[in-house]
Amino acid sequence: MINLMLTAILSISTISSITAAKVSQHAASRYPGCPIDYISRIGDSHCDDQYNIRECNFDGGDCLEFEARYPNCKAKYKHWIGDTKCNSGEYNTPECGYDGGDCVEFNLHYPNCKVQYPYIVGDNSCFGKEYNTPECGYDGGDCVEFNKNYPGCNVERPYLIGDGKCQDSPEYNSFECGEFLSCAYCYYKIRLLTLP
Ligand SMILES: [Ca+2]
Ligand SMILES: [Ca+2]
Ligand SMILES: [Ca+2]
Repeated sequence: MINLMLTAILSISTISSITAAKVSQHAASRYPGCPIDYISRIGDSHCDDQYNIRECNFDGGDCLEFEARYPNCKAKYKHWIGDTKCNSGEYNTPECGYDGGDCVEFNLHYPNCKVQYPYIVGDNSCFGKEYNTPECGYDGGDCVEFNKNYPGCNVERPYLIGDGKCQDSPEYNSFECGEFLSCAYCYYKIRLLTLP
């Protein structure tokens, strides 16, 4: 039985390898001179800069479509546009179609939330500072529970609070962040070392 299963698995992997090899051969013959590393990226509707050359038919047409749709979009990594993750800055602009639509919902919910990585807002992991603000819906709701437990504690990495390790920073070792007593030794060490 095990032998049969192994044979079946080997056969499937052999077929997959042969299919992949055929696809690569096909791509190679279709785009001679194109340095193909990731064949699936050519013609996948996302403009990949490394294939945006004549030999690759401008990423199998992806980059021609991109240029036609967003002629004034100067974002660095074009394949980030329309990848479902909202990217900030030069991506979230009218010229780039608000990151190819990725940021439309984000902008609607959090028009005044200016963070570097909008796609971590609402990813179920609480990130502090400028993310944990009313403008950003307290990290899209991720920090609501944390704020209940530690009101007034707005550190950059809330997930370090209560992880059993003492952070060498008075900001974390504070009453507000609940680490003061458990980190008493650490706290005093910091204070003693920083005394004038
Ligand atoms: Ca592509
Ligand atoms: Ca994106
Ligand atoms: Ca988050």
